[in-house]
Amino acid sequence: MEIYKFAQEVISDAGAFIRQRMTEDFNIDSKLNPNDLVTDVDKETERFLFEKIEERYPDHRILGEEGQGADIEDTDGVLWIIDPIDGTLNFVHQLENFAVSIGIYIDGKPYAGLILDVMKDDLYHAAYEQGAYKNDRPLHDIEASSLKSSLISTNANWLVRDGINTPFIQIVKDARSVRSLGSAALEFVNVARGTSSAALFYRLHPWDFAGGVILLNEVGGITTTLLGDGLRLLNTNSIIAANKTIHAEIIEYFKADEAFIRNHKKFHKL
Ligand code: 2AM
Ligand code: CA
Ligand code: CA
Ligand code: CA
Repeated sequence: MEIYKFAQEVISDAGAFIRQRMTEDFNIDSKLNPNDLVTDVDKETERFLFEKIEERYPDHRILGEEGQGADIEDTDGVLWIIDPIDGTLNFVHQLENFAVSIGIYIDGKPYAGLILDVMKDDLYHAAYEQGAYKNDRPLHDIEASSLKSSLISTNANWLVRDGINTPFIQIVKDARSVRSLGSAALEFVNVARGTSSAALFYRLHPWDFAGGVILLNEVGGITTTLLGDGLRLLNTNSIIAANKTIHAEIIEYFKADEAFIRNHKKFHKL
């Protein structure tokens, strides 16, 4: 439990660092795609977390979006998977609705998941088989729901992408309604809080889901690929994070679509 406690402290400190740093100027660059932005604050926050963790636990390994642990190829030992800012576009455009996300795995097994809503300073955290919390308050088990009576979340980009969008379009038609927040980690939080019944993504990286999977599991939710398969922790995956009832209903839309299955396999190099 010592690592879990330390993780709660270090993620809260990272939130304070970001809130302070945002009051000063920062540079914004684009990555490969002009809409894929990264700021100085993303990089500095990853550095901040790396230095604190490394100082306390020199033998732990750290994989981060902004370059830490890019050579990591196995899940041996204690592995921290970190997204210093999840929702960088929200950070740049809204100055809210972004998170720090941390998933800790020991020999590939879930140990703890932590997601900090930075501007609200709300910390969602869970240790494996110890329950999930919003700050000091326990989160309750989520309820079963059907697609037709549920709010779900997905990103509009997948709805306009030929070759894979047919099942997404039908799901949107059959759901009560659809929301899109723009931070994968906070979309996991919404499912864990029960304010959304399912979150669907065609591609997430390990740092986008590593914390959320553990949090959601502690309130009785489930996370798999859109075809219902287990996640590969060090790879990109398609993701559905949901209550178990709607999960079973939604994956059938994807499993029934041969073009989707073919393109999904190629895209994720399965
Ligand atoms: P980021 O802000 O850490 O980059 C937005 O819909 C969500 O998708 C965010 O969690 C965002 O994480 C992530 N994201 C951003 N660019 C992406 C990309 N090119 N592929 C997959 N996910 C991406
Ligand atoms: Ca990014
Ligand atoms: Ca992310
Ligand atoms: Ca990020």
